[in-house]
Amino acid sequence: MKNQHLMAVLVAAFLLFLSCENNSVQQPIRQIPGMQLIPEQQRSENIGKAVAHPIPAFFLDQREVTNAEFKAFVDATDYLTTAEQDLDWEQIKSQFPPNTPPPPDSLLKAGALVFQPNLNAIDLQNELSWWHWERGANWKQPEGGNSTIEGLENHPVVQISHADAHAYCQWKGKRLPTEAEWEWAAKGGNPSAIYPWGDDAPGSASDKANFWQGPFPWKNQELDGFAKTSPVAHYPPNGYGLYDMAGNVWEWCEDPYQELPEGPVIANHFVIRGGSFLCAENYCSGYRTRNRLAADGQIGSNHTGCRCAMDIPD
Ligand SMILES: [Ca+2]
Ligand SMILES: [Ca+2]
Repeated sequence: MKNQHLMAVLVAAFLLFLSCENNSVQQPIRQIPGMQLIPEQQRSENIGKAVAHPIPAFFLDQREVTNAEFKAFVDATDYLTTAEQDLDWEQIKSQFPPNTPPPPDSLLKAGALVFQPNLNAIDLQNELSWWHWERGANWKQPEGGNSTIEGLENHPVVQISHADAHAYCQWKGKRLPTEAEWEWAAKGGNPSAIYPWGDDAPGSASDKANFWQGPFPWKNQELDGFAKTSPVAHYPPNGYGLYDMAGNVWEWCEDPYQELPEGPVIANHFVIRGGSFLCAENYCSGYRTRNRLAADGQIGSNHTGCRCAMDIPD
């Protein structure tokens, strides 16, 4: 009888142990303020241009990084962005054909790209007809000259290079998302979603994202209320609770840009995703969940920013 009692106690203790083990396995993942948990993507086949492998669950910022957030980073670290530094010909000459003569010093001064509407732009392949190099343009002066981010604290930071975006996310204890993670998250739980907001055509979606309505680059009808950046999270989130996955600003991804599916990697270029306030149906349509663009990692522009990702903590 004594043995039976002992056996019963041992069985009960073992079952309790198993139950505790189970509980530890099923503990919910700790939430992280300002981030959304993006569930794993189990399928291994392509569902878009970039997603080719299963993706473990991860966290992604709900919002694009704002000017106020980037200022806190700079204030804490004295970080100097790429656009605030003069170009060093010795460092960049390998990107040009051999024996290219050095440009005049005036072209190597600190600056970045700024968009200018062009009523005469005929060739939509010639981006130089609406982008120009603005000396003195940087994240604090997004359009150079006397421009400022005063009053734009809650707008996305722009004029940051890939290295700047990388440094910011690292300072936050985070990282940049991979292209595959970004695309998976943009779909918001609907693998066939054409846009982060669903399948409504852009012509009836000016209340869903900040992009360009009307013919680019001649006439911006501003039906969404903004000619340039908008405050982050101004429009409704996608199915995963993420804001501005379509439009407002392009977002740097971790990946070097490679032509897909197995094309060459373009030197010094990285993937940007989601489109910006400059994307229109007659041009890049970057707000489609599958669309991607290559951007020179060392050059800032006033329509590119970032958001950060994070692995699930152990
Ligand atoms: Ca707009
Ligand atoms: Ca965006």
